[in-house]
Amino acid sequence: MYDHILFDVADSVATITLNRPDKLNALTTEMSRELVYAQKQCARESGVRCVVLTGAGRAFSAGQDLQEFQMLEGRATVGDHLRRGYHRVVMGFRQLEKPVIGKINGVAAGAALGYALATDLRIASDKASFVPAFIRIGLAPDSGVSWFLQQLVGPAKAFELLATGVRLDAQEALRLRIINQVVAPKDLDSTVSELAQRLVMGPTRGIGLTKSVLNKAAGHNLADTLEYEAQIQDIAYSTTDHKEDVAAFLEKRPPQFSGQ
Ligand code: LHQ
Repeated sequence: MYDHILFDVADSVATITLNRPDKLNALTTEMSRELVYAQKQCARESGVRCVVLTGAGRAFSAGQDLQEFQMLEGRATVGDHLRRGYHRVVMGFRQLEKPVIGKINGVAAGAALGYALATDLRIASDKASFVPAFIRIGLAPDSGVSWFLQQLVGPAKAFELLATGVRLDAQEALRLRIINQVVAPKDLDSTVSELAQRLVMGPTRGIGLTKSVLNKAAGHNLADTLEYEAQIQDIAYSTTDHKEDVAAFLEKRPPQFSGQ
């Protein structure tokens, strides 16, 4: 079913691996299709309570496969190529009401930087780097990179990064708050797996609703956000995990979250 990605579910964690290591996991049309399919599978399966996105081999991903893109020329506009593939993947990660960890094992360039930034928590190996590569080939940012970077680092720094296409190492990305944590390459698997297990044990619906509120707040004023928070809180209040947490608190015992 999957040719350009790997999809695996273990211990309630779905791991999606961009899997074209000989091409630095450069992104293809087929890969976008498979990513959307995998995201739907993650959304559908209640047994999946956390998602990890990573790359096979030494790269996270080098962004759009430039060889494939040359072959696509004349068949669709660049805008349509983005709308049909990249937009769906980016929105898919943002709208998935489950936590998504970006396990950034190596370079993340161009549109793949957008995929990395669309995750909720980013843990990087100190071998990882971040390249807003668009300008290096004379293009403007796409795949949400302009939006995410501006949110994370502010407009002046976002412009500097995007207009120069500079390659940021993991420590600099951490300093700029583009990522959450940097670890030695040998510790990447265990760090991500411990974090994923902590999230899996949590109230998954509440975590998903938290993500919805943050998504909404990013594009709205305080009054609209207050109203949205109130609506979401009605939903969170009705979850089994909320009731369990209150009961556990009153009974002075650890909560057992079902994710519902
Ligand atoms: C690649 C690629 C690649 C194919 C390395 N494609 N083969 C959306 C829609 C429409 C239009 C276009 O764009 C977009 C959004 C985007 O993503 S734009 C940005 C596209 N990506 C790039 O421009 C990045 C190009 N790659 C690089 O700058 C470097 O390869 C990076 C910085 C990613 C990694 O550098 P190194 O670690 O030094 O690796 P390398 O350059 O030696 O690459 C290794 C191999 O991978 C090499 O092939 P070879 O056969 O010589 O071993 C590269 O040709 C291939 N490769 N990126 N995007």
